[in-house]
Amino acid sequence: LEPAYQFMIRVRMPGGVCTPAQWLRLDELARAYGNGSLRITTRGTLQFHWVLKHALRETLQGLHEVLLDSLSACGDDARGVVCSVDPAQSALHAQVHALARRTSDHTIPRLRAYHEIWYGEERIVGPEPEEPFYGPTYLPRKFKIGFVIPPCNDIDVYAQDLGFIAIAEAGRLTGFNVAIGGGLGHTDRVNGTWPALAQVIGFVGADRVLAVCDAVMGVQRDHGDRSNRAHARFKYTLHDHGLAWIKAEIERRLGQALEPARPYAFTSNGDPFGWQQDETGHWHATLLVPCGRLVDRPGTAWLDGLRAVARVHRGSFRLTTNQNLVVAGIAPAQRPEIERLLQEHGLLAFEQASALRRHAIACVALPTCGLAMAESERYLPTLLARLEPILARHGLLQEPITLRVSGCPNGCARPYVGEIALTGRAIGRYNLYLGGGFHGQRLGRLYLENAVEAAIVAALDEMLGHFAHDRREGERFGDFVIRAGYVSAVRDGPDFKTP
Ligand code: SRM
Ligand code: SF4
Repeated sequence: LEPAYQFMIRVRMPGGVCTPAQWLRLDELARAYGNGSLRITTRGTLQFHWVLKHALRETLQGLHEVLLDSLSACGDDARGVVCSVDPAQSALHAQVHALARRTSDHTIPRLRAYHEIWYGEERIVGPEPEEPFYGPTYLPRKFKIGFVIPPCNDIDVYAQDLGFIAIAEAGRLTGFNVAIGGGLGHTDRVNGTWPALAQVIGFVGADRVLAVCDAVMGVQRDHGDRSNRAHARFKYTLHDHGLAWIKAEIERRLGQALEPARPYAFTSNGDPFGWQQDETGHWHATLLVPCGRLVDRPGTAWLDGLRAVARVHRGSFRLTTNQNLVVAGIAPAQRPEIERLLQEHGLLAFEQASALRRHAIACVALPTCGLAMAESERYLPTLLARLEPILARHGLLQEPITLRVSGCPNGCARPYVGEIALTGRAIGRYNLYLGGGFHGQRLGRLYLENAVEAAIVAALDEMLGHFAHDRREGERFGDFVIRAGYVSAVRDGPDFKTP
């Protein structure tokens, strides 16, 4: 008798967009084979948890029937490609999202092994096929690509190995600034591992995006460290060889020099909750999904509610990299019906949420993540309930502050770019980081190590009070804690470990 092995399945959904028909299938599969929930991830896709081994094939074939797969969602290859949701600029979003989709299709492995294993595809007799880009040994480590549409840095472009920052003129996409070398994982107390922010190296036209992917991934494939997995991400290749060398190597492979980067500005990395109307008159409803967990609970029926919406909706669903969801492209005549369904299922409760709650994300952690050292998704509601009375006392309930919680230092909730961040050290113990940039432009610094909740909450209470009293006009909490001397600003990846 074999133990009941259970698995997580991560769907490949470039840019987080799916149709209502796809949604209905995802919902059906989650109810049939998973744990009765779907989980929106910090890379804007869905995960099924607790799928038993005997149900893997049915689940993957079910996805295949609606043109979804889990190809390259894990492994040493180009992972799920993310894209801003940007409900306000739908024409621009459509152009950038189409490129994100093409990029994902271009960068996934070509071999048919996945199709043979999961769909029962027959292998054609002949010589052993070769993986054209990845070769026999793939990349040294995972590689992450993202497309962002300023002014909202929702995808945290500086956390990507390769980021494309959309540059538009009069609503038309002209091209992208290219940012390279971001990545957040590190190991506590191990020097030589650090989170790093991507650096902007120049501008390319939109027609060169796939060529840039080949060039940058090619540099990492050929020059990344294959002897030490803790040093194998592209950020270390960049550090070891130097930015100038890496940029020259990318340009050599690309066959052209990058143009100078064009001006752009970010103002936040949060989601624009509520109703937005785009230039075509269509409506978009951005909903706050606590920790991205779509499950039916008393008063808030995410699965039932979104299934009811999907049955009548003619637009799309967009999943955000802040673990939220946009019911996108609603024709004006349909808005009342969809709004009624959202209301009836309790999905508009975010309208009362504090600004901190709207800017909080947590990774999965326990009980499914084998690397978790502490609770995260299941702890965030408790932490918010502790912090909200403090914010109310200091008059900060409507102050946007980014809060990120991860159950270990790997940083799946992108904690090191949060203004306040906790990373798990042991059950009930966390490192507290402070001073990340409000729109993801600066890494935070360790403030308390291996601390219990009481110490963390007491420290934040004091700092938030100080902030409410002494902040300058428009000053963000992450900037204030640096000016007030609680932590010093982190200059770059290696400086993150400076005590
Ligand atoms: Fe992650 C590993 C969950 C986004 C950095 N991550 C894992 C695994 C698969 C654990 C494992 O390897 O056994 C987690 C599965 C937990 C579970 O039970 O579902 C896991 N990561 C997640 C998700 C689901 C977190 C979430 O709550 O949403 C996110 C899935 C994204 C997706 O759809 O593809 C997720 N992971 C991230 C991000 C954020 C991002 O990409 O924007 C990061 C930091 C950025 C980066 O990669 O540098 C991240 N995950 C890691 C790392 C550390 C990588 C490193 O360079 O050190 C690991 C561990 C590893 O790779 O060895 C990891
Ligand atoms: Fe698991 Fe750590 Fe990622 Fe959280 S940060 S999902 S605990 S690997």
